[in-house]
Amino acid sequence: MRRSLFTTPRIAASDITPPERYLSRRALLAGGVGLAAAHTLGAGMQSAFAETGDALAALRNEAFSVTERPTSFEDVSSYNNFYEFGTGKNDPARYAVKLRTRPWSVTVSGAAEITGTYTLEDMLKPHPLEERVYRLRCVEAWSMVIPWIGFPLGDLLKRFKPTSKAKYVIFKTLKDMGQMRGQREPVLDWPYTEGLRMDEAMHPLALLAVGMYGRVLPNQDGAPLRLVVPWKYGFKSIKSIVSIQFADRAPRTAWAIAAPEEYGFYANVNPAVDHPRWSQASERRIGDGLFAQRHPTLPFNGYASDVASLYSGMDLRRNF
Ligand SMILES: Nc1nc2c(c(=O)[nH]1)N[C@H]1C(S)=C(S)[C@@H](COP(=O)(O)O)O[C@H]1N2
Ligand SMILES: [Mo]
Repeated sequence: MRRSLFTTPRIAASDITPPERYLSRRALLAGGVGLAAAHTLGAGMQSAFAETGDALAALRNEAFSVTERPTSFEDVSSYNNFYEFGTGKNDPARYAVKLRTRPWSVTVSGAAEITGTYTLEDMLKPHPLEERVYRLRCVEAWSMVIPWIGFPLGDLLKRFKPTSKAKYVIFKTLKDMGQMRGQREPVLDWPYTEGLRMDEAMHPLALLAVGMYGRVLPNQDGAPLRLVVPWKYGFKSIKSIVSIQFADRAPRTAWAIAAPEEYGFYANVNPAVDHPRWSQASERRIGDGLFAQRHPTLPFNGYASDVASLYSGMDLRRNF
C-alpha cells in the first residue's frame, strides 16, 4: 500500500547514528563545522533541482573532501562509463541527451514500513545539499577527482523505516531502450543492478548525488539521481536510479552476472587484489596527460580509516 512520505515525522537529529561510530578522528575534528554550514543552506535550495546543466549551489563539506585538484568538468562529463548509452567512453556524452530526467520517479519496495512510488521532488525535498570532493576509482585502473553535490544515502533510507529483515539495499537503473540505445544490445543484464550491505549504505560517506561542479548532474553522469560510494570501484556507483529495494539477501549485480570471477559484490578498492586481467596496484589519473606518472592505488581508495572496520574479520581476497 502506498503511504505518503510526508505523513511520517522527519528524522530527529537524535535518531541519526552518532558520527563517532563511523568517522576517522581527522574527519570528526573538522566535521561539525562543514555539516552545520551545509544545513543552514539547505532550505533555500529546494527549488534548485531544476534541469540538467542548471546552477546548483552547495557549501563544501571539507571534512568529507579530499584536497587533490579536481579533474576538469570537461573530462568528467565526456569520459564516461554508462553502458546504457554504449560501451565507448564518449558514447554517454553523445547519446544520453535522449534521457528524459523530468518528470522522474523512484519506486521504494521490500523490507520497510514505508514503500511506494515517489516523485523525484518527494525524494529530494527534505535533504540539505552539500558538496563533497571524492576520488572515483574505476575498476579499469583510471581515476578522477570529482566535486559532487548531494546528501547522505542513509538519510534518505531512514525515512522509509527499513525493518530488521533489511540486510541489503538493491538499486536499479531505468530500463527503456527507446531512451537508452545501448540497451538494444545484451551487453549487461538490463536493468543495471547494484547493491550494498545495509551498514555500507548507512555509512555517512555513501552519497546520493544530484549535481557536480556547481551544476545539476549531466545525463551522462547519472542524472537525476546517482549513487557515489567512494571506497568502492566505480561500477558500484549506479546512475539514474529508479528503484530502491530493501532485501534480506544480496542481489546478483549486473557486473557479477556478466563476469562473476572478475566483479564481486563488495568491489572495495584494493591494490593488493588484482583483477584477473590486469593489476590494480596503480591508476592513471584522467587529465594528467599521456606521459604522467601513475598514482599508487590506496586501500579502500584512501578511505580506509573511515570504512575498513566495516569489513573486520572478512577475507577481502575471497570477498572481492
Ligand atoms: N547505470 C549505470 N551506472 C553506472 C555505470 C553503467 O554502465 N550504468 N558504469 C559505472 C562505472 S564502471 C563507473 S567507473 C562510474 C562512472 O561514473 P562517471 O561516468 O560519472 O565518472 O559509473 C558507474 N555507474
Ligand atoms: Mo568503472
